[in-house]
Amino acid sequence: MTFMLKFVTAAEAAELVFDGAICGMGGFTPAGAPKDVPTAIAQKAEKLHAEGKPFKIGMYTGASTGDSCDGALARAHAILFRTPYQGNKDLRTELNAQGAHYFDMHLSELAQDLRYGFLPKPDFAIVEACDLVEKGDEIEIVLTAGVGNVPTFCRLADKVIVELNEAMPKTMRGMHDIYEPLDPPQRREIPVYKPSDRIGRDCVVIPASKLAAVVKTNRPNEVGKFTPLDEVTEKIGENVAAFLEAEMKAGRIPASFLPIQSGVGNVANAVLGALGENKHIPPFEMYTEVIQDSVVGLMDEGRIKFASGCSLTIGADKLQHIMDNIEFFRDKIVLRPQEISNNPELARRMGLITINTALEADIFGNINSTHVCGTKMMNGIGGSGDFTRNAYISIYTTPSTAKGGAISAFVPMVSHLDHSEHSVKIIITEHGIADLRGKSPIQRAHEIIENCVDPQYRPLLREYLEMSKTAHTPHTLSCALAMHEEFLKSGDMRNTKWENYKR
Ligand code: 0RQ
Repeated sequence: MTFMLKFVTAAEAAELVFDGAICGMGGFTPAGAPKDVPTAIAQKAEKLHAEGKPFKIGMYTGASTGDSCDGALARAHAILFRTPYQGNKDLRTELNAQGAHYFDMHLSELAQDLRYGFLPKPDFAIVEACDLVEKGDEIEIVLTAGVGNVPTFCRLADKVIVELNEAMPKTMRGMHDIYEPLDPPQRREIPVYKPSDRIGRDCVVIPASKLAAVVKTNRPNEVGKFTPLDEVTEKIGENVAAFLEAEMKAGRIPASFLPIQSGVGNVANAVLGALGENKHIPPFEMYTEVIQDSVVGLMDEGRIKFASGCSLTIGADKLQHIMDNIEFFRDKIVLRPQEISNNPELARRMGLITINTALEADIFGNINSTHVCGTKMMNGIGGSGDFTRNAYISIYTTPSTAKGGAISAFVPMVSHLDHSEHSVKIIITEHGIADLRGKSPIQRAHEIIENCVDPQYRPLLREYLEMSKTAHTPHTLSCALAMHEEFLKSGDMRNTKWENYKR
């Protein structure tokens, strides 16, 4: 490198960030998210707040980040607004207390909404890199385990701050496929026809003049561990695998299979494990957003042939395993911007089998993925909407109950709507499979109650259906949210008595 990299400490980099600045944070999930600079910004905020001075930043990200970013900034009450997805306990508390404005967005849309001018452009892009290479008056930024919205953040931001993370090997170069589509009316088709197609560059390129600071770090990804499978998640996984096997045998999924998109979390982990174990399902490809731990193991076993994603959200041991065997993995993994990994055009074209998790569903097939009892934000819609609406077949999974049975995941009417009955094809719990295709609302309700609802809630929901016989979607409006009301009142939906709510 011949240019003078502006090496500074994280605190010095944070000094550049002013009150009201809008920052585009790199990465996707904790994978590739900046760590030391956001923590230093949070410390700066705390110091200024102690002096009675205001300091908050607007924050765009890829998805969730690590605790040193979202957690630290939320605890410092330093967030003005935040989008498009989060998953941090302290940030959840902050935004549910109206301490920060959060707008929950489809993950594929943020980059284009910024380019369209729907949202203010970032002042700073703060991104993690494993290498920086000078090429004339440009700098190549080689990203790490998550791409997120980095290409667009870097292009639109006035200044770029890089965390050069020495814990991330430079040999990651080659894993990324960086591509930004043109905007309408110039946009053409995105030329990805199968998960392994590459259409872009292996790095993000910025003018050298934009590079405001480089902070050396040495930090692994802040990726949490999964809780071990339990009986419920294991059974959900088996049911998904059995459903897909049956679809294949019925000729509704080609024998060569179709690419899988799978959400994140414990249920998703169990589903992938079960798909891997079911030898009637041929080795398959993934076109997904998050490549999680179980994918790496299934690649080793030859069960997953290829994975295209936006991030490698895996522990340090798994990343090391990939790096130690890079010749094996190089042609099996590609990391893309979320605008491409979650692109509706591509989901529809490639025929993705999409598997996401519901917080609650209603007996007519509507899904709430985000709001506890309709009011408290859990995480966000994430990529689930990008995929569900455009899937070859969209599947929702959920344990049939939560909180030891006090909450039924199935209610008469969802308390918040993320995915409508028009987009949801299949719902699967530990009890079974509801196939909603080609069914009217009342037929869907019977299918869901008899196959997916926990047996202790079935009589209650059958009674609900009995109360109204006169409509296409038979609701009794005064009772539609009674199970939620009952939970808020007595702490247990099982106490619901319709006569207490019916007017
Ligand atoms: O809380 O741990 O305090 O008991 O919700 O539930 O069963 O552990 O499930 O970790 O897979 O998360 C929908 C939140 C599920 C997640 C959601 C309580 C339950 C527990 C978590 P406790 P589980 P998971 C990928 C694509 C967003 C959309 C999406 C999610 C906690 O999957 O955020 O798929 N999805 N995005 O007890 C009240 C209910 C409840 C409930 C469960 N009905 N009411 N609490 N819980 N059901 C993400 C990206 O795009 C990056």
